Amino acid sequence: MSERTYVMLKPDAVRRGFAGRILQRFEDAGLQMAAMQRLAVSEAQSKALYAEHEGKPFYDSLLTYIHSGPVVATVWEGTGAVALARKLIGATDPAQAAPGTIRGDFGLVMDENVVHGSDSAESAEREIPIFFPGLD
Ligand code: IDP
Ligand code: MG
Repeated sequence: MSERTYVMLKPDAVRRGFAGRILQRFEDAGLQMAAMQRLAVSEAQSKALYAEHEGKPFYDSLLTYIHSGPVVATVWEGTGAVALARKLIGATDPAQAAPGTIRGDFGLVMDENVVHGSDSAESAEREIPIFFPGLD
């Protein structure tokens, strides 16, 4: 069944000039781009996106990282989009992520892991309106 997922190119991806190559991977995999915007993430947006991590040791540095520069917020659509995007993205820690995955190829350390992808269809439905409130 066709579904949508929220993918965000984090500040390091934009800063280091990988945005185009990363977007290409989602297109190459057959996903359709449903929305895209370059933006500075607001405090309200980062707190909403990462609500489940509040109180964890890395929470404050995660928010500082996400606010360290512009991101590229995207929505991708297709059959099994959530799982496919997570597969393309790879393991959370770039040091553990397989070669060929986005984090494996472009990432170095957990603190700056290049990209976010929704972890379930339910998460995607929650995350997409945080960044694209008007999206049909
Ligand atoms: P995910 O992005 O692969 O879904 P989550 O466990 O949901 O991973 O964590 C959200 C984000 O928080 C990660 O992408 C990463 O940026 C950051 N993060 C998670 N665990 C750590 C950690 O142990 N140290 C530093 N940052 C972390
Ligand atoms: Mg997650």
